[in-house]
Amino acid sequence: MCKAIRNKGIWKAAGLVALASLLLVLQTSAAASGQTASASAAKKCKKAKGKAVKKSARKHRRRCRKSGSGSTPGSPPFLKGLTRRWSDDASRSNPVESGRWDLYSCGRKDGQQATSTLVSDLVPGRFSPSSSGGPGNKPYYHFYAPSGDNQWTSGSAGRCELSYPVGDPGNAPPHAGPSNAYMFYEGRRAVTMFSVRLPSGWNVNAPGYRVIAQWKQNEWVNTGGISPALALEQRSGNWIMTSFGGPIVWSMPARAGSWVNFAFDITYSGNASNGRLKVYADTNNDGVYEYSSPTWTGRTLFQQNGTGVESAFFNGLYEGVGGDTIDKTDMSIWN
Ligand SMILES: [Ca+2]
Repeated sequence: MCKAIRNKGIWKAAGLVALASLLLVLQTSAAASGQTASASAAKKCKKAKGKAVKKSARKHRRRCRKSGSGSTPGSPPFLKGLTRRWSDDASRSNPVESGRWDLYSCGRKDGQQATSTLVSDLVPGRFSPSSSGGPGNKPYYHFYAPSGDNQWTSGSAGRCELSYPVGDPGNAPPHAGPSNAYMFYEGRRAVTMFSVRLPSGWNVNAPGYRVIAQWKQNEWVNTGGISPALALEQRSGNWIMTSFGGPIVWSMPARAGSWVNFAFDITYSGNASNGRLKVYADTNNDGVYEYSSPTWTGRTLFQQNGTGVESAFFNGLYEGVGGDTIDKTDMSIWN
């Protein structure tokens, strides 16, 4: 069964190459026009600052800061010198088919506990893109992970995630992940950003594990199925970052019902002396990241044969006791 699905994936991949080329052209021109807009916004900022009228300058400054999701002035300081390498602004109703991700890991209509490459395979309501209602009324994705939609974890677990194929253990070509993946490998530094909203009915104090995002080792390498090198979780009142499913290496209080923008500045290494994690948060969704954590030093990749096994970014919801929904948007990776 797995083999059949994988072969099907190869044919699909051929079609995706053509689609990806088209998307690349579109993205490049979109990026170019974005840069032009940012450049002109930057000019306006400069002008505003030069003016003697303080009130006006303040107004302009706020506007500039808010527009800052690019690498031009107005960006959060932690993006200085970095370029956006991958992004998904939740504007597509089929992010896998349109080449932003490789797999849906959500409940399937046919009841199989398997991943999908077509949104039409999924039970309606498991993965629901919304064209408005996100931060600034922009699009967002709604994930629903009821108990029993567990894919790989038996029992009461629930899962609905966007992810990448993890391949055949033992056959990992270096830095050559699936076509749409951005791989985190030994020595690489990258900032992963996304916006998340816990719905108002979400119990932030529940003690069980609820994984919000994963920086998960590529299982082309046989890791023995261990927990992700890094995972953002929510439990017992806090947002937490766990290391290989175990020690909590970072935490801050969590609140349900409103959008939070996160940025995770991570240096990837299987060597505990070289891995780094620093978390930034804009908890009131005003575009200003008012929170920054201390830098944690430790292992940020699974280590094997003296080096770090590459990781990829998984985003959605995976929890021990299923039944929750979650909203996500504005996912991006910079380096
Ligand atoms: Ca803020």
